[in-house]
Amino acid sequence: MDVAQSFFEGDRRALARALTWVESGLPEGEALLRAARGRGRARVVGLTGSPGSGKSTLTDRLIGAVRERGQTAAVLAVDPSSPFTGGAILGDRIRMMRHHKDEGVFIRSMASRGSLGGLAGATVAALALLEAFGFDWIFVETVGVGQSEVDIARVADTTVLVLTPAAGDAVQAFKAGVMEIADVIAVNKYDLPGGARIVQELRTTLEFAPPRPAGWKVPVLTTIATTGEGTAELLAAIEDHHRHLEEHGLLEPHRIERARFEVASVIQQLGQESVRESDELVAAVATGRLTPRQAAARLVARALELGD
Ligand SMILES: Nc1nc2c(ncn2[C@@H]2O[C@H](COP(=O)(O)OP(=O)(O)O)[C@@H](O)[C@H]2O)c(=O)[nH]1
Ligand SMILES: [Mg+2]
Repeated sequence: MDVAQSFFEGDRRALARALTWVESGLPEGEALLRAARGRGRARVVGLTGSPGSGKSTLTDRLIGAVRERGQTAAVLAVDPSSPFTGGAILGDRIRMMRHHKDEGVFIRSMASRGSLGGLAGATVAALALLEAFGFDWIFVETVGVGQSEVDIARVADTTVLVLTPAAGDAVQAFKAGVMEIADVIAVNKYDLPGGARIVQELRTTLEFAPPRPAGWKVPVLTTIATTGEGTAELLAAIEDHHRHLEEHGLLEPHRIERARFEVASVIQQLGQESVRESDELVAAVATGRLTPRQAAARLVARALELGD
């Protein structure tokens, strides 16, 4: 089949194929990606938070809510730990399985292998494809460890931080600097004890937080993803934030930032790959014949020649 043509005709198998191309860095993917750029008007929502905080269950609820209005949704579940773990991702797929047969929902898991940690450039490329395919909403779920939270904020229009009443959850988020990148905070598992206290603490802390772009006030909401309680309010808050971005001309800079992230990922990957394969030049640095900068310049130049 002509994948590109089928893709633009809305064939989901073509989308799946194209995503695989992009994920494995195949040249066919590059061409399609170029054609796909700038199409679509998806809202990109990042969900981040510790493993087990309920991101997948919450995403499932959000999908249900947008589907009720007849809007379509795609989910990218990113596992930054390893391409081989699969465990968490399998759980995610099962949790969202009730949407399995729904033509308006597309779920894809990706390992963020190859990147220096965090969200891989391939993920951002996948976003571009999903957007061009015409989904109204794209939810990106990342296991929130370290760099991935910060990365997600750079690519998502709205970043939702999912916390729980569990002791230490919010403290962890503070330490990791995640609090600063959250546009909306959901205290999930509000059926468990300690919820009201953590909400109070978060609201107090946010009062003293540095101001956000164009005066956005980060809302703290409560959800019980297992029953669906709070889903409508969470979706409303996400839409409020999107409207805020729109009104203040902040959406376009996000898209540019997304592209910047992609370019940076390519540079990183090129650098890592070529340095691994170049014993000679690296040895020249060890013996002082070349400076690291000289060796790096040669490596990158060579990699670029091969790449184009
Ligand atoms: N009690 C309770 N359990 C929840 C809630 N939301 C999710 N869970 C459970 O928490 C576990 C982890 O949820 P999951 O969505 O996989 O978390 P993720 O790792 O952040 O994606 C699952 O067993 C869910 O059923 C909630 O609001 N209350
Ligand atoms: Mg999950």
